[in-house]
Amino acid sequence: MDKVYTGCFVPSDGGGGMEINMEEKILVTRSSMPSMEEYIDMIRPLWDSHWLTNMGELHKSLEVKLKEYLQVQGLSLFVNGHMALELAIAAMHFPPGSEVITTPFTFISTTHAIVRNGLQPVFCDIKTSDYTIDEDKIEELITDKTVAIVPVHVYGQICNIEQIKLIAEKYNLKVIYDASHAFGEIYKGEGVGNFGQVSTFSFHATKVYNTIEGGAVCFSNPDLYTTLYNLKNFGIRSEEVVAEVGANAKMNEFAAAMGLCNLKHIEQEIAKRKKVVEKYREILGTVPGLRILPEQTDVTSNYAYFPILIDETRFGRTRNEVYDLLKTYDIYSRKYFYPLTSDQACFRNRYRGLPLQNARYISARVLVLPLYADLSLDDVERICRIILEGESGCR
Ligand code: T4K
Repeated sequence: MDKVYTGCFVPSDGGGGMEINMEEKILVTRSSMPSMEEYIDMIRPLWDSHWLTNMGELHKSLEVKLKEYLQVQGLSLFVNGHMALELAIAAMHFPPGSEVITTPFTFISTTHAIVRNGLQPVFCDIKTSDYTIDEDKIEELITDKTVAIVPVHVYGQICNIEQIKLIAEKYNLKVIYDASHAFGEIYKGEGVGNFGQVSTFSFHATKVYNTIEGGAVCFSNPDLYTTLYNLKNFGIRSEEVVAEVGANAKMNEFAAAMGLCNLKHIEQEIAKRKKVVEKYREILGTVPGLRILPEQTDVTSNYAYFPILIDETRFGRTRNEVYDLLKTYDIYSRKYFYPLTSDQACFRNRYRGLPLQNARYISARVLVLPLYADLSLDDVERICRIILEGESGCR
């Protein structure tokens, strides 16, 4: 049987699989967690109530608190970010076979959410300035079958919200933002979840803010609360009435408890991430052949990811060489997002011929460096030294 890569094995050891000693290795990220005592205090009441899921007290409380923190008008919790996005699209009731313009430079979830709704993804190129969908190339892809745009605030880089809104209004399209990477970001004074018909977030263990697994859909139309509730709870209206066809995509109480605990520390976590990013910027910011995304104006960043773009002709080493080099020091960067989702094997060459020039250029050269709140600045310096000095970098 083929080995299944779970993320707990080093994949580069010739297929043998070596168990990771979490204490020695530096992985691309590390889940933020509250103290065990804090979490236990939060889940203790569950042993009295025996109410573990189906919109329990902790779920209700988290929904209220997140709505406040994210500064949005409406919010619905989900079992994970993928189901939040997939069911947010389902809530729009698009005719099967309709076209949805989206980016190929994202995690596969974005594309799967479109395809699993019976819709056709139409891939638009991205900008080299911030790696988000190129708003100037959207209009030429619109046909009479186009119903929506699904842009992604990739790495927490905010898309050109104003321009996308204008295009959507002109052609009567819905906008569904995949804001999985943009938790807590503020754009021009507004919570980033306020844009488009809906914006969806991921609270996966690898994200700035986690509920172990979890996600949310944010919206301003209050009717969407009931629509989404039905979609995530089998369409059950009452004990004897199932009004719609729905899935099971509810967040459970243990996940909500983790979310309530992590929310108490989120500001400190983001502040620590900021320090890590500042150190990376200080050391790598002016190196010829390395490109670091500039901070976006008008955005309060959450410091979710630290991608560098490696131009091998000027830097002297390819992205893959830097990735492999770091690995020899037990440092695990990631090629988020390579390959493009449009090129993935599951689509059987259907979209392979698309030009997507910028997306291909970036996807072949980008490397996401380790970033988490407790990554020490000494480790950041060591990672940078290895990147800059190669084999002579310190051990
Ligand atoms: N849209 C976008 C744009 C997304 O990026 C994502 C998810 C989604 C939608 C869907 O949201 P979710 O349904 O996942 O909520 C990871 C995450 O699983 C995924 O959530 C994330 N995007 C994607 C970018 O990254 P992998 O396969 O790279 O994860 P994995 O298991 O290799 O973990 C990466 C590192 O994180 C590990 O080396 C160590 C650390 N880690 C991992 C886990 C699982 C922890 O510290 N704790 C953990 O529990 O996909």
